[in-house]
Amino acid sequence: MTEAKRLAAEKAIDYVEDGMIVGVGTGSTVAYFIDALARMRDRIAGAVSSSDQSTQRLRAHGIEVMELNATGSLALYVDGADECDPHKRLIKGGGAALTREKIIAEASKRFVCIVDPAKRVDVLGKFPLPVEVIPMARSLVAREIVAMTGGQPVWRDGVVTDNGNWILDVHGLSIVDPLGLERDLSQVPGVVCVGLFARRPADVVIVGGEPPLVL
Ligand code: ABF
Repeated sequence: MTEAKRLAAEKAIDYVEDGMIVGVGTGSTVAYFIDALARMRDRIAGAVSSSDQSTQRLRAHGIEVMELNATGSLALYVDGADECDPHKRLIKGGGAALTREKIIAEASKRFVCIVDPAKRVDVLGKFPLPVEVIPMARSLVAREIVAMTGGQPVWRDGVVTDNGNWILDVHGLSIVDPLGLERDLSQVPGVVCVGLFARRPADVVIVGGEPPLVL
């Protein structure tokens, strides 16, 4: 699947315009995008990064990384996903960067999501749904998730997010109402971010292949 990821990432370069500050996601597909962006680094103004991991890769290529508070709204955000449904709604957070990813997606006019074919699903939920939580609320949130969804929340033990929080991965879900679940889980005290992008889905989905499929 790495070839498909690279093809999707390189197709996303078509959406980068001269002088842009580009919002950049996290993950192995985005790593290919960063490498492709580096080949045109003199034509862009810089990037806003969703993770320390992506920041390191951008800086290694000599691309200036800027703060969202300084840049304001962005024209373009490019990021991967763990699952994508036919309505361009996503599950994200396998890379533990979901909170900053969702923040930058919210600030961006156009969100281009780059995936390999294996990420396409009819119904979201086979990939365990990541939920970022305040550490002291881990058990409370887990209990409320069970009560609300019937899913099985599993602590991603050993992982601390860039924001100093923990992750619960919720197994056993078949998410027929992603917008409702995103809304309901987001209101639970202690939840920082839910890895569902339904309130703000992708605008464009590029599925890697020869040629790439643009949805
Ligand atoms: C990131 O992209 C995460 O939300 C998601 O987990 C990841 C997908 O990983 P990969 O591109 O490595 O398959 O945005």
